[in-house]
Amino acid sequence: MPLTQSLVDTLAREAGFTAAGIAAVPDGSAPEGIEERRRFEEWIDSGSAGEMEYLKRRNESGEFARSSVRAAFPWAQSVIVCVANYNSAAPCSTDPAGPESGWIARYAQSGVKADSGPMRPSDYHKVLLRRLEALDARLRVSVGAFESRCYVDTGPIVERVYARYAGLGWTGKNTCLLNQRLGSWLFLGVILTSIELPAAELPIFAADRCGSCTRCIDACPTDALTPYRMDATRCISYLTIEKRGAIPEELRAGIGRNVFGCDICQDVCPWNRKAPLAADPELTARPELVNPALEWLASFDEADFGRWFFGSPVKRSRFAGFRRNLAIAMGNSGEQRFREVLQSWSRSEDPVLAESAVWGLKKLSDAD
Ligand code: B12
Ligand code: SF4
Ligand code: SF4
Repeated sequence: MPLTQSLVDTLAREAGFTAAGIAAVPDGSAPEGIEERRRFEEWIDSGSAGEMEYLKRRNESGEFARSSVRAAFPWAQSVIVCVANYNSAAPCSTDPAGPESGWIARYAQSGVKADSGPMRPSDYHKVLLRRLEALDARLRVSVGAFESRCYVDTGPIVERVYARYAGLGWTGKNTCLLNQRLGSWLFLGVILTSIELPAAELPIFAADRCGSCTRCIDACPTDALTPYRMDATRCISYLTIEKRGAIPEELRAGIGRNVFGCDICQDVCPWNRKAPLAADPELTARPELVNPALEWLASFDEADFGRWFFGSPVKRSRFAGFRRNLAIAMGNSGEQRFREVLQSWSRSEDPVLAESAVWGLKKLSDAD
């Protein structure tokens, strides 16, 4: 049976995805298309990737590994892109919330639904990878043997470019993949394959429907966005998850109450207003992680942190980074009762935590 868009979409839904499409890997010297390749290289060269060294890796020919799929996998002919909806009915980060609460990005709130007892954390990387492997195996039954690699985040590929090539949506001004029906609360996973996509199956590109809207750009508290481009070194998601050491002082106030990741530029997007809710038992928001009390999170020792976030993306910030983020959020809260915790952290042996706590105390004094 030939590889078709409808076959992949049907089998991907059976494997637990919300939708899927196939993109052809273009021929020639610019595998990802000249425009995207130029954008990626300009982005890295301008320093916008900050300390995310894995994005800057080059292959033996000196090309960026992430913008040259064919160089890494000469057999690659097509990329199957699968999306999983993680939109939840829980409040958004931009909804009113008390000053005592922090924010953990939706993508890291996920857990596995349980019949009784607390939910177990889940990590979309693992959930999607398992589903991709099931889809990969199922496809072999239908189309025969082929070469393939499954990736969620970690492959040498800019997933959003291929999602757009697969007709699954457009690149929003906030740089997220936006689907007209599903919005942008979507995880992506890809299967690189050696199967050639029949010309009749080439997808229709989704039109850019951002129009004259600039809500995401206007709402970003750290001015990380210009249309279709992000300076990651200013993005709260980068600062609270990827950045090790001290967070630049001039960006700390903008971090607000975000202690892990940031959802603002998606919360304000009009296309997310009517997006369908996910009904995914493995990607359901854990209620205790929605608007969590800063005081509760600050009471965690390293063992509690491990217990609460074992198997969750939150582990990526590490305990030290998480407490640094809490110190900044507590300073931003204006809540004088956080002084006690901040005072104790200001005497910490961890110089980054101590300095962030001193900053938080000063912020509280200024607010008093
Ligand atoms: C590094 C990374 C980050 C970095 C940098 C983000 C960034 N904008 O690049 C940081 C840590 C900041 C980050 C944050 C987030 N991330 Co992230 N991240 C990645 C990762 C690993 C690589 C992205 C990358 O290569 N960036 C490099 C830049 C240059 O690429 P880009 O912005 O996508 O732009 C390219 C194209 O979109 C295109 N392009 C851009 N604009 C335009 C305009 C036009 C007209 C055209 C033609 C093309 C075009 O050209 C660019 C160059 O190739 C991907 C997974 C993967 N392997 O792809 C996940 C990924 C992009 N992240 C994801 C998520 C969920 C998030 C967060 C929502 C998490 C959170 N809540 O905190 C935020 C969203 C912030 C945002 N507004 O993008 C999802 C995005 C899903 C979606 N619907 O888009 C991905 C795909 C992970 C996944 N497997 O699901 N992330
Ligand atoms: S995730 Fe937050 S900080 Fe990053 S670009 Fe979006 S609004 Fe700005
Ligand atoms: S907020 Fe507006 S400009 Fe930004 S991604 Fe959504 S539609 Fe596009």
